[in-house]
Amino acid sequence: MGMVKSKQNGMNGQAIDEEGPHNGSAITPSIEQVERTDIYRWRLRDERGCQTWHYLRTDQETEVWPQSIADRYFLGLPLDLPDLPASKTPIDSIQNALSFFSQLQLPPGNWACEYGGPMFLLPGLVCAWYVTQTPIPQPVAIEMKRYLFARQNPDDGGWGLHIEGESTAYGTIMTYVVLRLLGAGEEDKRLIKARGMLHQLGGAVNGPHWAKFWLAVLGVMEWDAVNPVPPELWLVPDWVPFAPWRWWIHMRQVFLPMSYIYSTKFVVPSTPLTRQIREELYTQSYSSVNFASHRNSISSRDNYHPKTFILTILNWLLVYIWFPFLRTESIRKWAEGWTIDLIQREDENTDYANLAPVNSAMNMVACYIYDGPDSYSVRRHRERLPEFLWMKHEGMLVNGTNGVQTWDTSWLVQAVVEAGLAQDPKWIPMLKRALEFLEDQQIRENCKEQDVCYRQQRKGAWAFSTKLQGYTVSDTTSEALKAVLMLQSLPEYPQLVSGERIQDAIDTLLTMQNASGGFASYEPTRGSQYLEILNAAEVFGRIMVEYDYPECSTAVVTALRLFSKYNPSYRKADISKALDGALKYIRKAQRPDGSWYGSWGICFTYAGMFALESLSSVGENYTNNPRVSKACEFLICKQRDDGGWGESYKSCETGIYVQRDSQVVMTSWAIIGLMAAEYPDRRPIERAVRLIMGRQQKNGEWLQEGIEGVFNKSVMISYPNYKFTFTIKALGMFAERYGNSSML
Ligand code: LAN
Repeated sequence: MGMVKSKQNGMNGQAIDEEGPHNGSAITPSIEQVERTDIYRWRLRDERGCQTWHYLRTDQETEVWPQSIADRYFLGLPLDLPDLPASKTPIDSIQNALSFFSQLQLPPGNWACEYGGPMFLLPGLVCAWYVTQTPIPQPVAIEMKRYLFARQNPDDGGWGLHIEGESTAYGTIMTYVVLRLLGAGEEDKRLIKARGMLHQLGGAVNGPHWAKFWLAVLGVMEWDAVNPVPPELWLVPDWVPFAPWRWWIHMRQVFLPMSYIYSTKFVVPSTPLTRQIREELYTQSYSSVNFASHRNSISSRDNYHPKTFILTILNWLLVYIWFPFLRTESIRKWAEGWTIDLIQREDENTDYANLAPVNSAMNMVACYIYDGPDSYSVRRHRERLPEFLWMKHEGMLVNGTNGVQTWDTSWLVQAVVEAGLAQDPKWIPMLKRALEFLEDQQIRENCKEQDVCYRQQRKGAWAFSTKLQGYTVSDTTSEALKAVLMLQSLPEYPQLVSGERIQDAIDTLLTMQNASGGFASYEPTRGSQYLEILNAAEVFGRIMVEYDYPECSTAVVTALRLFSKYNPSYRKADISKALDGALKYIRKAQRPDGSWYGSWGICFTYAGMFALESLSSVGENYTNNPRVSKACEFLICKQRDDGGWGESYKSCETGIYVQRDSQVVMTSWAIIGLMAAEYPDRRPIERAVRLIMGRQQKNGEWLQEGIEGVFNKSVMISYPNYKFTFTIKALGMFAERYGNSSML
């Protein structure tokens, strides 16, 4: 099955790049004899936010399409930018940062970056390509292997759930298998080591549910070992408390194609390669494994959320009673039919871009099974999947979404406005382009038959990445709206987004509030948190339903307040009620020690910043409010000796603040919160500002430090642009509050 195209392009695989430090992250194990492409031939194309990486084959092509500064930066190549005048004041530092960061703005006006971290995304894509006989271009295969080897744990040979995590069965099994599919040999020393680790973890039978699912599809595990994913759940009436439409959107959109594929028990035809892999994944020969006895086996390293007793019983009933005795052929057909209908709606609503890479890869396989290998749907998925790929100095990875376009662009705009530089002629063209991008990306229509496919109202909203993906997120809509309002209120900027379109955004935001007053991510919460009982994925926490988040709630609070400033009459009573509710929730979510737990950034510094901004927006500050002073004291007591803040991802897993070395991003979050709260002693804030400024490079950039983001409590994800957006915002707020005096 000619998976990896044979060498036909004259690519020499020689190492000629000098790996720059900009994108380097905390752990970069040294690697020997790595096959690589010519890094100078890679280019990023961005068409209205649709980002794809291209490998140019000929010298002529490279001349016609030269590498941009942004390309070179993303690839970790030297930029040869001149040293800027040394900054003394916070505004000097921001000017330098903008001189640098403005050069990374892409033609449509947005910013981009690597959005990696989770290690289970890339395997999904490769499995889908393998199953659907999609040829993987050789440069992609080479660079994916390079990335995966670069991320191999040098001590034990395994891979984790995310790039900074310890090796797990999930990470190790899936990475091992895809390395083999990508052409890495069984006798490769690195794979021998990985196999050792895999066997130490008990072999593939100890993988979590999502690993077993893919292994079964690939035919290197039997379906008997996979816990049930019954599509008939989609048939239960909507009023049933556990009906899937009530689940968190990522869970139900993954469950959807998974349940279809599970029901068909599809297995890709075996090949010599898959037959060989079968013999590599287990601690005994494949034929001697009793797969049915391993449905519930799982390595302790992966068992972050152990299956509940109730779920185990339900699985037993499904396996031993429902499927063999009760499920009729007509029920199966009905369930599969409705499931495929919903899959097609998701594909159509997003033109096959899909919610995120996990469901996208699975939808492609479902289309392959249902529509056949040469169908339009499979071809369109084949065209779209590469939008998740990202190329960096370590090789090629898969991003968490099809980009960070709207999110990061909105933050940059706000940071510059807060620094008082939006009217500086130097930055007007950059911000105008950002505004044009945001205008272009606003979602203008609801989904077709949104109720049938359980979609949230979205007219007027913004999606985290692009309008094409098209899922409103409460905070992305809010941050983008704020960015638009801030710029459009200045005479230098055109009114690109009309008043009516802004009201559409407000209308949609107001549909997203929970009864608690808080805001969740994509939708209001639709089901009870008892649904966590049905969390079958083992490796993640808090995934089954939406929850209220201080981050999302704050974004909405600040957006609604800003909107009311410009338009005090529109839906005045609704807005004021929404604000009261959101603030009530934020106050209630504070922990007894004064902190807030962050769900999307690491962790207490992130949520603390948001919560304090919310409270400050209604005038609650350190001196007039004990809640705020307690929150400040919490942050202050976590400040490190060097003046910075540094929080380990362990905070997210354990719910307890865990220190690590100071990070510019977390330092910025902490002082933004303190400044919003009007913390009375400026000395700790000054020390933090010095740390941030002191770490700025001569060309204006900050170097990548530890990982910044998180989801589902256990998975970390990189937000590399935060080292620009939040530093600029923090320094800008400082200059605005305390004056732009010399700090260094
Ligand atoms: C994201 C990225 C952005 C993030 C914020 C806007 C920062 C947040 O405030 C709300 C939630 C949201 C939109 C979010 C949700 C979950 C995502 C999409 C991700 C963390 C990026 C990747 C992740 C997704 C679930 C990855 C696929 C994994 C599965 C377990 C399905």
